[in-house]
Amino acid sequence: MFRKFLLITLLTAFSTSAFAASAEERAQTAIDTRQGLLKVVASYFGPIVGMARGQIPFDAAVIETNAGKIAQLAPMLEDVFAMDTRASGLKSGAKDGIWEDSDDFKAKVATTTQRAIELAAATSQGKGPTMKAFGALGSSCKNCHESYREKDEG
Ligand code: ASC
Repeated sequence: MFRKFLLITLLTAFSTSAFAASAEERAQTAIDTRQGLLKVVASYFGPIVGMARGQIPFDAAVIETNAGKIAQLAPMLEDVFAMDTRASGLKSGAKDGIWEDSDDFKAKVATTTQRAIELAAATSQGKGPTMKAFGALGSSCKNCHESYREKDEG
């Protein structure tokens, strides 16, 4: 009796999980996950943009923390873009080169990670060097978007 209950419970659980998802559902989940990760990265990047524009006061401690978070998140981009979702026909801004030139894509991700580490380190040297390092991080983001994002919005 209990075994049967357990079996039904497990079957119900798996039928609603990614485990039992169709190819299209898995592709959509991968796209949502990619876009979600980039939003999390942007949430740490945004306050530093505000400081660079003078909209909020320069705060080296916040930049050090946020750059450290970006350095942790950026390597995950390689993981979440690993699944080639092109065959699904689902729309996203991801360009073919992500999978066709994957070594270059991974190199660009690695550069971004390195630049985030350098930004965190630069915060101990004052505003000038910090903002210079921030510019370098921003250009690595932009460089990857220009190659691999369909419509570059900045
Ligand atoms: C962001 C975001 C981008 C990059 C880019 C860096 O937060 O949404 O596209 O940073 O502006 O140059």
